[in-house]
Amino acid sequence: MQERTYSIPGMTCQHCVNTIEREIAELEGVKAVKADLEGKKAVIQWDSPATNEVVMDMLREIGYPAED
Ligand SMILES: [Cu+2]
Repeated sequence: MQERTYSIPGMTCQHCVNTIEREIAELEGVKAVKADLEGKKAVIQWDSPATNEVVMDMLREIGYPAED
C-alpha cells in the first residue's frame, strides 16, 4: 500500500472535495481518499495498478492539479 498527501491549491469548496473524492476513488487500485478542504490537501492510499503518476494525471484531468 502506498500513501501520499497531495497539496491541491484549487480545492476551494465542498463541491471540490466531493469531486476529488469521487473521481479518485473510481481509479482502479485506489483504497482510500480523504480530502481536507481547510488544508487544501488530500490523503490518498493505493495499491497496484494505481501509481502516483496515475493519481496526479487524474487530478489534473478533473481540474485539480496537485503541486509537486
Ligand atoms: Cu469547489
